[in-house]
Amino acid sequence: MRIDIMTLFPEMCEAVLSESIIGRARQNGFVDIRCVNIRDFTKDKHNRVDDAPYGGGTGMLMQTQPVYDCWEHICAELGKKPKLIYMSPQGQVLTQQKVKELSKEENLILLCGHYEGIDERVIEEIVDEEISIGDYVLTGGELPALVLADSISRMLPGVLANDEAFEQESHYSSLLEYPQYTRPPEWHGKSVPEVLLSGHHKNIEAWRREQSLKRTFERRKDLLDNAELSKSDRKLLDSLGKETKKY
Ligand code: 4FV
Repeated sequence: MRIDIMTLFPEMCEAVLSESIIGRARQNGFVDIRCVNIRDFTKDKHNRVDDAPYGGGTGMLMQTQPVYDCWEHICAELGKKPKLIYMSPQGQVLTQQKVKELSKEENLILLCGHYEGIDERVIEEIVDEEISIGDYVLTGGELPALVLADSISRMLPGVLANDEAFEQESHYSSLLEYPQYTRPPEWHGKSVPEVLLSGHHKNIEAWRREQSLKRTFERRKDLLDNAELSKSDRKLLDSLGKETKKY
């Protein structure tokens, strides 16, 4: 998969995408992420890319030409027009389901706004989808684009240590993760749950499922609505007082 991030701050994005799991995945060719500087495409003699909003109002707006020409450049290089996603608070809030869906694309372009945003006319012309990472306002679309690039990249074969992590993850899809422990076995008088030291995989599996269901019930009941629940899952949730009949 290739992801092109259109941004005014490519260094900022590179700094994050060159570290750890994603950094290694790029080096090993499991994912190809490019950060393209929109300012490189401005025809403004003062190298400007933004201007004051018509109708007044605070802040500046990114202009059509640099954004459009940057997009055209990437499409010309690829010989096609990949799906372009504009990161904005007006978009649908990102979910793991959407991440899974987008991870099947061969190419994606992520457009980062900055300042007050981007002139609506170029959004109408080149944007296929708007995605938000949450109902709060940031100074730029870079962090949202990095969130999306990270969440998609870790779904790609070879990026995570063992792809098995996925199956596991999908089995737990839409449930909150179970608590985890590592050495030392005792810390501040706190021990590790016995079952995890038992080596009895079936019991460990059952305990982890129970913990995920309990946690999801306590913290995010809304997630249970689209969770795949087995009969024993329902029995446990019923015992927790969550009538599951309607599921
Ligand atoms: C945002 C979000 C976000 C709005 C104006 C960038 C900022 C500024 N993007 N999820 N929340 N964007 O706050 O995606 O240009």
